[in-house]
Amino acid sequence: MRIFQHVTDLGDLHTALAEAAEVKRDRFQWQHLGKNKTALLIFFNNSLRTRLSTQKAAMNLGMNVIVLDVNQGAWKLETERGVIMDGDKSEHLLEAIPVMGSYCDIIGVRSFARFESRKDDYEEKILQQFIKYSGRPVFFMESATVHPLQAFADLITIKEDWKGNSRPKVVMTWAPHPKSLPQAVPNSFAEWMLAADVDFVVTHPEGYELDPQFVKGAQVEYDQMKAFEGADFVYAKNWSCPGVTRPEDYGKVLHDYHTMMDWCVSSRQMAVTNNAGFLHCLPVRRNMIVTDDVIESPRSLVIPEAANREISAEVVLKRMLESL
Ligand code: AN0
Ligand code: CP
Repeated sequence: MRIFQHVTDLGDLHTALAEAAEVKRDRFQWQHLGKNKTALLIFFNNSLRTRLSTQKAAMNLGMNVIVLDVNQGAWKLETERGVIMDGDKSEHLLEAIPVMGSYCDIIGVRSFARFESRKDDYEEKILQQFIKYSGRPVFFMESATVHPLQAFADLITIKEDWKGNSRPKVVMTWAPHPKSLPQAVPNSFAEWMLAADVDFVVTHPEGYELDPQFVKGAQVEYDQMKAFEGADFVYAKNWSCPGVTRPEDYGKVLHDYHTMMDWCVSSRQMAVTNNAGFLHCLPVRRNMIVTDDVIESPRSLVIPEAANREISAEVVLKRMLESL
């Protein structure tokens, strides 16, 4: 594997899930694969889980790990080609990327949506440059539009929890948040659920329609209570306006969140589900996205979900090491 961005990069999903189970059974059985190999993890944005779980996964595989927080101690990077660099940016991404590539065997990059240009974000302008100029396999640790390590961990968690014989009903719900958040997590979750053996429903207020490249084929239900009926899993997440119908609204919070608080996931909505498991990628703002009692309930899966980030990262790194 040279790139990990989309669900299709994993090939057959059943095989990938079986591999995840095998990693979980003994996560240290491939230590030889990573010997004298270096993973470089580059963060343009904050992280707790991605940073720790990916480092842990690389160490499980016997790799060396270097982590760089670009905004803490590195030179400020220019990302636009052609600008006269007379401002506060000392180095260009076009030199920085091949230099970083020269110190490692595999690169992971976190670079969130910037909300300056929908086109730049949705074309993955930053990550595409890493793919083009690093000379290394690149895995996405949440880019402008996707968070595949998260979605893979989410699917592993759902598979582990699901005890039924038929396909579970999985509902992804928008929930209120005071700030503009990217669409990477819901985009990837939708992409992965549509590829998995589940019935997938998305619910959100009008105006938050996700990009068809990720949700094409999903059932959209604007009535949240109706969407929750009989759900086996509830996946909550806020996202800002994807700008599908009104590009000028891209990245905006469309309504004062005080007026949207009935979208916060509480026992009221969970009561109409099939004792649904509750998922959120974390970090989560309690009593905005989900109430204390729901996130603390026995059906809250957020901690095992976060723990599975180590497993999804290990499968991806293992496959990249195997194809070096
Ligand atoms: C980020 C987001 O919503 O994309 C990261 C989630 C994993 N969340 C925040 O910035 C709070
Ligand atoms: N879920 C997730 O990616 O968390 P971090 O932002 O803390 O890495």
